Formats: sequence, C-alpha cells, structure tokens
Amino acid sequence: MRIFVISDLHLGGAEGFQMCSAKGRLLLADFIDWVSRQRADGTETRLVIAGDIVDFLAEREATGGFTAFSQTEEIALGKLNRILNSTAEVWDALDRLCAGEVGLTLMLGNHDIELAFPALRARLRARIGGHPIEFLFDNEAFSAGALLVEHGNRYDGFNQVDHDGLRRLRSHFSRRETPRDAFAVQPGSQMVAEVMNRIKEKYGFVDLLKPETAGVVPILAALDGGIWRKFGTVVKEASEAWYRGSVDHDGVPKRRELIAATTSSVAAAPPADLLDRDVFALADELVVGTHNEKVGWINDQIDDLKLSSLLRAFRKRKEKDGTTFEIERESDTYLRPAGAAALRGFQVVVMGHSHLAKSVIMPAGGTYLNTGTWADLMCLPDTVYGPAEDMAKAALKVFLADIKANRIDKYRCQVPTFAEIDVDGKVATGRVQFYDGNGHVEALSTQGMWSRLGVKG
Ligand SMILES: [Mn+2]
Repeated sequence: MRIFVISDLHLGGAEGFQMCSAKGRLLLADFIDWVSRQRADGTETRLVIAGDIVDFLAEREATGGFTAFSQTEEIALGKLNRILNSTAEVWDALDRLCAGEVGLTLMLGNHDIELAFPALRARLRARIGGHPIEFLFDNEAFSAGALLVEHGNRYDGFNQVDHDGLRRLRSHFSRRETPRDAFAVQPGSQMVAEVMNRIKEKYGFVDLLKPETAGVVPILAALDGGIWRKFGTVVKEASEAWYRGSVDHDGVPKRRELIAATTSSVAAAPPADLLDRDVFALADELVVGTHNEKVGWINDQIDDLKLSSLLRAFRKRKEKDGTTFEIERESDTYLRPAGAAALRGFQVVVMGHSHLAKSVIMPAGGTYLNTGTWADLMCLPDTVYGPAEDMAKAALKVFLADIKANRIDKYRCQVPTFAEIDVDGKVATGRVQFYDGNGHVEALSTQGMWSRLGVKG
C-alpha cells in the first residue's frame, strides 16, 4: 500500500486572511492530480489529508468579526460554503482523485473542527462527488500497519481540542436540537480569533512568519508598542498556562475529556525549547523604549535604538532560530509522543500542525515525519544573521518598513511538501518530499528548504 500525506492546507479565508494563495491552490490541485497518476497496478493508493484542511478561523462571521468557533451548524455551513466556492479547483481535483480509485482520508486539525458537524461532513462528501471517503474525527488517528498519522495538535497544550464536547455537539446537531452547553474552545483558537486576527487586519505577516514567538513578538512590539501593551499580557499568560503541564512524560495530554488522553500523573518539565521568557522581556523593553514622557506613546517609529535591540536579539538567537527550518531538528513537543508511538510498534509517525517539514530518525527507532504546510511562509531575510552588521541592520530596516506598511507579498512563499509512505505487511518506510509542480518532486533537505524560501538579504 502506498500512502501520501499532506496537511495544513488552510484553505479559504476572508480578504487579507488567506494563508494558501490562489497560486498555491493551483499547485495543490496539480499535486492531487499527480497523486491520482501514482496508482500503480495492484498497489492500493491513498491520500490522507491530516488536518487544518480548511480554516474556519480565517472566515468572518455575519457581524464582520471573527470567532474562535462556529457555535451552530448553520453558521459553520455558511463559512464552509464560502470556502468551497473560493477554492473550487482543489475539490474538483479531489473528486477526480476519488473517481480514479485512489482512497481519500480526511482528518481533523484544530482550525477545521467544525467539519465534524453532520451537515458539514455531508456537504463536503457531496462536493467531492459523493465518493465513499473516509472521515476521521473524535481524535482518531489514521493507522495502516506500522504507519501512524495524526495532525499533532494533541500534544500542543495550547491547541488540544475538547473532542468530547465536540462529540456532544454533533449528537445534538444530528437531531436538530439546541446544545445545552457552549463548546469550550481551545485557547490557541481564542488567541487567533481575539488577538492574532485583530493584529492581522493591520499586519498580515503575523501568522506566516517563522519562528512564531521569537520572530513575531519582538517585531510587533517594535512596530506597534500599543499592540504589545494591549495584548502582551494575554500572550504571556497563555504561554505560562502551557508550561503548567498539560501533558505527561510521553507528551500525551492528561485531561480525560480530551478523548483518549492518558491519566498518568507524571508531570513533564516544560521542554527547554519552549521557554520564551527572554523574548517577552525583549518585547517589554522595546515598548518601554517607545514611551515618551511628553507625547505619551509613540508607537510608529522604528528608531535606531529599537533596530539595534532587535538586531542584537535576533543575532543572539541565531543558533536557536536558525534551526527553525532544519529538517532534522524538531521540538520535544512532537518527538516525545512520536518516540512513544515508535515503542508501540509504529515505524513511521507522521504529524503536521507546526507548518515546518521535518524528517527525523528517532533514537528509539522509527522515523518521525512532519508534512509541513501548503499555506504561505515568511522568514527574516538571511542577511539579518549574516556576518556584516551594517548590512544586517540595513536589511532589517527595509524588512520592518515593508511589513509595517503591509507590503508582504515579496516575502511570502509557498514550500509545498508531502509525506510518501510504503506499507508492506509489517514494514513501513517513509520520506518527505518537496512538490515543485508538474510532477517534479525532490527529497526534503534543509538546503532545499532554504532555497525554496527564497531568503534574500
Ligand atoms: Mn494545526
């Protein structure tokens, strides 16, 4: 059996909120058609889309604002219809794929949980031609022999979904009953709807730039002190809540209501790579720097002082942030549970969610793969980390002026990746590859990642 896995397509989005571009969707449709042609005689072929297929958080409510969750089927269906209409090429390609007898599995992530609602599952199935697709919800993972596939948000305390609550909603909706309790939305989605999206109205880079915290937070504070003053506390509190230990020693969530979570009481120390307190301290410092006794808050100047502090901070973190796109470096958040799965016999463990494509041979045996994303990515120009300090400063200045004016198009790029796994009896082998269009594929490499990101000084 040959299995192709992609994830984090983030299809849809209101004006200015689209993460997967029009060009990106065409490439995605081209990829799906390419998968359709990979079905060799006698080999069962399947495409698994492992979550964050569409993005409900990027769709506006009728009132014009954003919410972390669509509380009724009607609202969610309205958003899904808008998404389907604006991304038709992808669904047409999936229809062709299924007609060509390639299997299709759809799984939930954390930006598309409303897809679990009965009316939305029916709508989606009809849109893909009514073929018998497999739809996994209730936090079920996909497995085939020694292959395990899941979105990955189960191990990210910020984005763990209350699937028990979601199941209760589905039960009510299927009878057209009004649910008794409101659904408790994961904090990560609240953060997107209430904080990130408000910032995104003005600064489109916020959810595209990597590394997420170390890059975005200090830049925001420098660009707009008022924004950090307003939202900084929320962001810091959310980050601290993460540390309070939501997962056990295998990195598995402890809360029972998150279906199939363990009940282990072993508290995990926060993984060292998640301690972002130095980043928050810098952001606070940058905001103080924008305060002027006489005129109050002057937020809109990228002065020399701020530029120097930012540059110093980025260069100090060069080692750490420079590994963001290194394909063999992954956070313990995902490696711990992947390692635990390997001990249960899974030779290949595939996740998505982080938007960073990875391929790691695990110490305990087994391979961890991350499918990356089909949404756009952005990163700092590499000159910022380069040896010449005055050039670095000049490059950072141009970059900040551009993103402040929301001129981000030249920094956005799509680096489409997919996992390909062969399952033969008890043996599974897998790899991540770049998809460059027209059937051109290339093995994932850090070098290839950098060149496709097109990082220019
Ligand atoms: Mn996700």
